[in-house]
Amino acid sequence: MNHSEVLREKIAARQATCAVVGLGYVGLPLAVELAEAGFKVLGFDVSEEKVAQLMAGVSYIQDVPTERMAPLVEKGMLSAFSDFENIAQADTINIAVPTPLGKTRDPDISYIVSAAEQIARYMSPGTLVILESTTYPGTTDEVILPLLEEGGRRIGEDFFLAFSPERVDPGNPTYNTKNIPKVVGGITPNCTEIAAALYGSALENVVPVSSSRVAETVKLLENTFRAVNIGLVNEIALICSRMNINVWEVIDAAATKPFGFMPFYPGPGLGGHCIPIDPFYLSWKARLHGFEARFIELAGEINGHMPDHVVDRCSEALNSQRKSINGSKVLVLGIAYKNNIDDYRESPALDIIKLLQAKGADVCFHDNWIPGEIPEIIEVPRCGLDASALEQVDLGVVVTAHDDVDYSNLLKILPLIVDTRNAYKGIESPKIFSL
Ligand code: SAJ
Repeated sequence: MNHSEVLREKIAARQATCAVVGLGYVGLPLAVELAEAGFKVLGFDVSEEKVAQLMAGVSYIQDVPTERMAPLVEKGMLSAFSDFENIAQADTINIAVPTPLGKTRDPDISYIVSAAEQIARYMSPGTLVILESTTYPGTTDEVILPLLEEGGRRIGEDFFLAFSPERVDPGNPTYNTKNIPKVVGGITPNCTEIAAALYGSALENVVPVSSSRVAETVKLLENTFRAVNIGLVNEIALICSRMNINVWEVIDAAATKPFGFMPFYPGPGLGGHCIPIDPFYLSWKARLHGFEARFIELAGEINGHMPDHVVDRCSEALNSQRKSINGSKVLVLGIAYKNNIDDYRESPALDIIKLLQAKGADVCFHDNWIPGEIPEIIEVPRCGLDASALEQVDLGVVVTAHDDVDYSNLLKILPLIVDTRNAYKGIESPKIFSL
């Protein structure tokens, strides 16, 4: 039997050993799904802390309960390593490492390359490698494939390679790794089929496509779609603000249209590690092909401008009481990049705080979802929400509207509020300045 047949049989019989490189919010849930499907799973992460926590049976990912993971570790179905030698035991390897933007906002695929180099060094013949990290079209076939072909390995015979976009939405109560349809595209049809067989053995719905480039582009379309539509609705909000029209009411009424419309909502800017970043992977690659992706760049400009607009609204609100930002005490409500999560990566709240400080404001913040110190704003104090703590506050700005805050009580206590999230939906007050 050739490697392809051997691997298909191992997958069908759940005899394959599956490796997952990168045990974050994408890799750990996938590792648990594969282990629960009956595969022996080896996790790999550069973080010794993550490896130690997993081996102790303690989950550090919100969407993976410890009580679900611990038994898998105890039974030896799931284990973790920080060195790569053991990857030689794997029949399949999923790569789920970060793909940030570099300092010059160019794609930084160094984590992917580093993982691929380690895999090329240790992987055994007949191994299936699947890249899941969001990246520009062409990464799998232009960058990963040559690395794995080193030493004369033949694609589709000595090893198999595919791309499958991660669609994990942390904290989503409805959709999870198991039930979100899984798009997958290989370098060769054989690669696609084997990768689809692996996912089909652990996940509910697999969507094979004709190539790794199609699969890479699917993800970028999904998230560029969001970024551009958020940019559009932010621009509509800026227009409505000048015309004194409540943009939230406009959107809610437009959303009654049962077809041909999908509501997006204006906000203080774009946070998270997907939406503000993924579109620039596509526009960067398009530029290499001589094409300027204007929608992506324009949406980036509009979304990137929203923190400045929020600070302008703070200035207008304070001016209405003959105050200025300079010298005022401003409370920033919500640091996380969206409601009811504990992640503040790329959060516009950080930009808003810096802009307020640059204009002379004395800033404090409140966010129970993010305990402890926040290095990026280490000098900014936390503020309680009781009357005594708020006594000196001149203005509160709702940047992320977590559910655990009593906004009506805040309205009684604070002299002014800038509401960037429609937290005061349907409530009229001269104290409230909307986005
Ligand atoms: N945002 C708006 N207006 C909106 C929607 C979002 O301003 O109408 C802002 C959010 O406040 C946040 C940023 O955009 O700062 C991103 O929000 P998001 O809802 O897109 O959430 P993310 O970043 O967690 O995006 C993830 C993505 N998942 C993956 O990439 C696997 C995205 O594809 C999902 O569609 C999204 O979750 C989701 O639907 O929740």
